[in-house]
Amino acid sequence: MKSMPALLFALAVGVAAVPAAAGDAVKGPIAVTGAWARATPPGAKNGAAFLSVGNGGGEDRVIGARAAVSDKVELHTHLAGSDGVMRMRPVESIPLASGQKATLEPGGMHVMLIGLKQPLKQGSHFPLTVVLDKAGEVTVEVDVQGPGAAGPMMMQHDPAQHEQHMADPAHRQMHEMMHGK
Ligand SMILES: [Cu+2]
Repeated sequence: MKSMPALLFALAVGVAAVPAAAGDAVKGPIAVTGAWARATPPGAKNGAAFLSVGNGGGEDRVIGARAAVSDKVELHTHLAGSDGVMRMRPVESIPLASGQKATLEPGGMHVMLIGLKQPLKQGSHFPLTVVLDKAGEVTVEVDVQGPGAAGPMMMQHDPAQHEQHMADPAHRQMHEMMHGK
């Protein structure tokens, strides 16, 4: 093994380990901001996390996410089916053009936490790693807000969209169908 790559690797790890404000993290051109999740009731199998990913560099894409709080973590979006009903669908990646910001929010894209090991408690936080194709991994602390929270940018949310997301039985049913849990 050559010494220089090892040194560079050590430096990179050191930079990545610098603590950031809760909910925000920056790595190179990528800024993950406003990470939050809704508290889940006892026994809930799934949860969702929301955040924004800003890209100040060249074209990239979010290719996945990881968290220790659940068995599986998937990228999801909401799409209208042929019956006009919005349903969650897994997506393989979220494209991020140069200078673009992707916003994951209730009623739209989200990080799905499938098979929660314990309820997400309001006021707690947990680490979530966002994986990018080119920029690599960015780990952010996710703030757990109240069960009816609309997120840090509440004023920008369409109340109808919020209502729809709160129709939880459908949300849950979809997952039980998709994942057999
Ligand atoms: Cu979902």
